[in-house]
Amino acid sequence: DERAAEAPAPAAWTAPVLSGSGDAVVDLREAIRAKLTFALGRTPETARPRDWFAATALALRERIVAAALASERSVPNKRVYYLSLEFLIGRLMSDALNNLGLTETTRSALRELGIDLDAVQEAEPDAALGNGGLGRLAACFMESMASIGIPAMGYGIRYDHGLFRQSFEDGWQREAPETWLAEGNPWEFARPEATYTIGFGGTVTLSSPEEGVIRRHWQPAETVRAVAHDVPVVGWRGRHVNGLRLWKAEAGEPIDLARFNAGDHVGAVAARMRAEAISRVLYPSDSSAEGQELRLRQEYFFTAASIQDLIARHVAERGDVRSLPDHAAIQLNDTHPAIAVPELMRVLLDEHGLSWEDAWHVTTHTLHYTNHTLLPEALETWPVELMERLLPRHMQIIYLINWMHLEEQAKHGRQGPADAAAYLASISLIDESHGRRVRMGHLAFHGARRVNGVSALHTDLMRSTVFSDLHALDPDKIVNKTNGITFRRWLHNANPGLTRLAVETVGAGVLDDPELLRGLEAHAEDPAFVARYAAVRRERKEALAALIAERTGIDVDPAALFDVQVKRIHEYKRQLLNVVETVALYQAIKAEPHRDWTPRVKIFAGKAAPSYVRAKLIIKLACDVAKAVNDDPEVADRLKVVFLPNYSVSLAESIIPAADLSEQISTAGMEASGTGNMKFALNGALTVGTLDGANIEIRDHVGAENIFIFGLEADGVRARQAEPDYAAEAIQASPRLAAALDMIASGRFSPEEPGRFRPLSDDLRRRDQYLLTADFDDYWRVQRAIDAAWRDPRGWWAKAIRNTARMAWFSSDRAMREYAEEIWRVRLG
Ligand code: B1H
Repeated sequence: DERAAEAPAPAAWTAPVLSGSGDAVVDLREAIRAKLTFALGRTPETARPRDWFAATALALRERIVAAALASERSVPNKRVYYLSLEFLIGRLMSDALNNLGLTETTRSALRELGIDLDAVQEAEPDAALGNGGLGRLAACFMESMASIGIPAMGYGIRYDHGLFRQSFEDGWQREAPETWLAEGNPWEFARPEATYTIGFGGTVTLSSPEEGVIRRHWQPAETVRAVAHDVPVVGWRGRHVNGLRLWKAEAGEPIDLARFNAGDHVGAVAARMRAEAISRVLYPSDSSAEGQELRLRQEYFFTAASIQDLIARHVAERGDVRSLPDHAAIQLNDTHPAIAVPELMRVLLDEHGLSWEDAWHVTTHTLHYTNHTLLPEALETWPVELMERLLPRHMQIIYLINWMHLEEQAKHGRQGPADAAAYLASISLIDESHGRRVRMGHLAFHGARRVNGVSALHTDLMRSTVFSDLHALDPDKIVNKTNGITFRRWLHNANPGLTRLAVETVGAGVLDDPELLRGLEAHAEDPAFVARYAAVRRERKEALAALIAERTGIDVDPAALFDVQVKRIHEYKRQLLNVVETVALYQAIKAEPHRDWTPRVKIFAGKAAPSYVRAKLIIKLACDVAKAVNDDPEVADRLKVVFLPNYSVSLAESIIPAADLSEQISTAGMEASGTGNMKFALNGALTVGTLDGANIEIRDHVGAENIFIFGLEADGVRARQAEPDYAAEAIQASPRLAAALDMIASGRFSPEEPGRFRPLSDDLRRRDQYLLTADFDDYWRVQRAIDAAWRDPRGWWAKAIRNTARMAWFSSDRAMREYAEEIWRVRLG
């Protein structure tokens, strides 16, 4: 290969930006030493890995600031503001090092201090400011925007406690508070000068008319201060740096002196506690709406602070708030910031004096909304009564927006022919059928210029189901933007061995242009290349086996097929299908112990929302099955089951490059996109999956012969759900499934509490909302086809290599370019 000859044989495959020379190593070494001594007050002798991490981060931060100030020198024509209640950014050091091209310089600098860079990186706590896919997507998008030069700022909350830490106590999930900020965050800059006052409650009064105009005045009963904390996001090769601005809640007054002096010492600090509670903790539910008052306070707090901040910047730069849509594009990450619609209207009307028409024009040309789920339990609605109490002015504005919206449909005679009242009820921003609630999805939809889904199937379902009537009013509004992942983290940083192999095979240009991965296809059956590709996987599997032994005490054989399902635990994601298949396989091995079964290790990880009882029971079942299977000498090494605790971004970085098989088995129509599916396929795991979310597009890209598809499709799911007793019939038709369910129900895995798993087996027999029973036999069939495929290593590796070679389109750089062109209309820097 010609390009292979040109490619460097790099120890560090990132391009040197600010590094390379011995001087750079000395400079950085001395900078780290100075930070350790003067910023942290530690000596090299007493410093713990955590201190070396902080010292290194502080030294790197200075270099990032230098790049940031360079990016900030000119005012961009248009900025993107990404509002998200979650940013699951994980560890930041490897992103920063690799994007700045400083990995090897830093490794050398630390080595000269007697310190190992890997140990320093391990000491960084994950910033777990998100639950799952939605939050991780926001993190990938931030990295890609900085890398491709979209001027952008992310806005979110600086939670003191991110997603809880998970441990297992006898197989039951236990939650402990997460404390990533306990020793400070060396990446962030506190910006007390960027502080805004946020109001809650109170009353709305009318001013006396001025020049014939009556103004509304909101007098909040309570105020909270939002204090900015900025985390720099450095892009590839350090060319651009964007900011992630996270708001911390502080009391308007630290202490109520009047009450204090009157002797009410506790009451005097109560307001402060109430204010600070807003940024205390991330709500731990994924794909379901919490509906609690504190959650609405979080949503309004960060949205209002962000809007004040971006308007202040706009007015400072451009003078007139009316030109906001020309210079700012606001993206609402799901409905969590949907209160931005009435908030932006309120600021424009009440504070800037715009007419309703002008304010509505600015609002609907600045806001854009991404929907991430159609599951009914995840669609946010807020009781009108709560809104009125907490945000009285916003509720007025929502009523007015809704009134005009419904009037317009009436005026244009666009009511559905059959039942006009039912039609208006379906497009109304207020749901009157469940005790008057504001539909945040409808509000965001109506206030946005563009609304997008996150995969082709999901976007089609948006058009045909939840938003069908609103879609008909404006058929160009909904667009698809299939999700993506940043290859810098999920290939280059997580899998340096595979990256090095790609660079040596197709050239270093692949680091800038993932389309060059295509060049690997030519080597899919080349024995020398296959051997190297397989060796990279083997090395990652050995590392994961060591980690599994360390964290669970279970020994697994790195030669076995590593079959991985890692993600939040949710019934629609169907971890239970995987566990039931595990039980059936266990029974099959026991029935024919002398057959040469394909050795498998089933690896699970993922957190359940603390209040999600059913999901926690599924974890317990997986752990109990694991115990029975792993302890059974008859099974030996042919089947092992592992549940790794405390799934996180950094654990994902260890697991994904070591996977042979990626489980993406949600009920068709329910997983909006999935993004883990992309990370696995890029790293060369083969997917076993349903035609759901982005799995469909992954199949289209990697080729149907390189992915294992099974199960009902979305329309088949709907048809089946309409049949009465579908579950009972499916179980009756499948002796294998019936036997596995009987074994679970019998108490075989829970002898100390035989009825423990009856709720699971009973539900499958009676209701089975997620069609596990309907898909079971086909899942079993495809798993045995996978066993057979694994026994043909040449065929398997060719498929794996073709997966890696054909995944370039799933880069979040591609996704961000599409948003930039088709939604934000912003130029790349
Ligand atoms: C996704 C959520 C979500 N969809 C509510 N919806 C939440 C909903 O705290 N809440 O109330 C939190 C999260 N998360 C995920 O988004 C989808 O399930 C995935 O399929 C998708 O890949 C991901 C990113 O688009």
